Amino acid sequence: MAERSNDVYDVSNLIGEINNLEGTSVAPDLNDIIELIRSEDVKIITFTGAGISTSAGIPDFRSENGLYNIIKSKFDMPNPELIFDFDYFKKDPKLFYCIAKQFIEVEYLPTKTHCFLKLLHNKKLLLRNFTQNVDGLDSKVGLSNKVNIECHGHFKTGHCLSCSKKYSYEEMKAEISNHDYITCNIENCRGLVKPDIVLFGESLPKTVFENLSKISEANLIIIMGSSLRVMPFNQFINFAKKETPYLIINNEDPLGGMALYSGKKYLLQLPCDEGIKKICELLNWTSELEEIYSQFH
Ligand code: CNA
Repeated sequence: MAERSNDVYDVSNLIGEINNLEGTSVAPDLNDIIELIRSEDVKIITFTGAGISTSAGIPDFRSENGLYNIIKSKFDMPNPELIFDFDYFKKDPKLFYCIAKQFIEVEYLPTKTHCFLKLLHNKKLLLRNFTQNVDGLDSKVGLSNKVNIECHGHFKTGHCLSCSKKYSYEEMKAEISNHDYITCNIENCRGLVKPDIVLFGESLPKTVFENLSKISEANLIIIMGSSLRVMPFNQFINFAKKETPYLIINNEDPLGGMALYSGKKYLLQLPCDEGIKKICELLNWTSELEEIYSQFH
């Protein structure tokens, strides 16, 4: 079940039995990571969040220009996360659909960071990408369903909450252009239709749990564009072996200087696309990255 965590970030949820966090260094020197990516047996797991899609024009949740602040001011709502709560959605779906409309109607394009994921995938270095994003850009860039685990679902399909009738993306797009929210078109049903994204209070898709064991096979974890505030996603990283190094690419340190576990922490505190450009330069992958990017832009 996806849960809101409190605004105060409680890192103890993530660290299990690890208690000596103070000494874990944040190393600005990326050479170790570059060497590891170059090595023959590298196996990478990525964890991604809304920050990898902001450069595509999609606001995240918690940044200054993010959805939470937009909702607070637009709808005068002190608890903007309510809009993404399943019980609230069932009572009043209009506000959710005001926000969801843009995910259904606007054709967003993959960013350099999505292209980097595709590059890792092409090179068979990516074991799995666990994403919190619902924008579908990781699959649009070409990650296979096997590799790309959409932990919070997607807008590609929807279902009626009453009779379970499935709706395609095209059907939802047509409906939402004329209505405040989508209802089932079966005469005797008229139930509420919800895109197949996971709202707060709903279970995560089965495929997430089927793939968690892969995380312990990784010898490099890369976390990009997430505040790591949403449970249980933020706890999945705990499935990594405790010696596995992890690289965080984010415009702030989501851990506030703390560590996730005893593996070495590398923080590249930059916009994701900038961090990716830097890594690709060091790996001599720039032209391959640009080639993928040019397929979309
Ligand atoms: P969040 O809590 O909003 O955190 C985003 C993080 O990324 C923050 O630490 C930001 O500082 C950082 N950030 C923002 N832009 C950039 C950038 N260009 N470069 C580097 N860092 C950046 O979002 P999370 O993903 O952590 O939270 C999970 C929620 C957000 C999930 O339930 C998602 O479904 C939900 N969400 C998804 C989308 C999407 O699909 N694109 C958009 C908005 C919200």
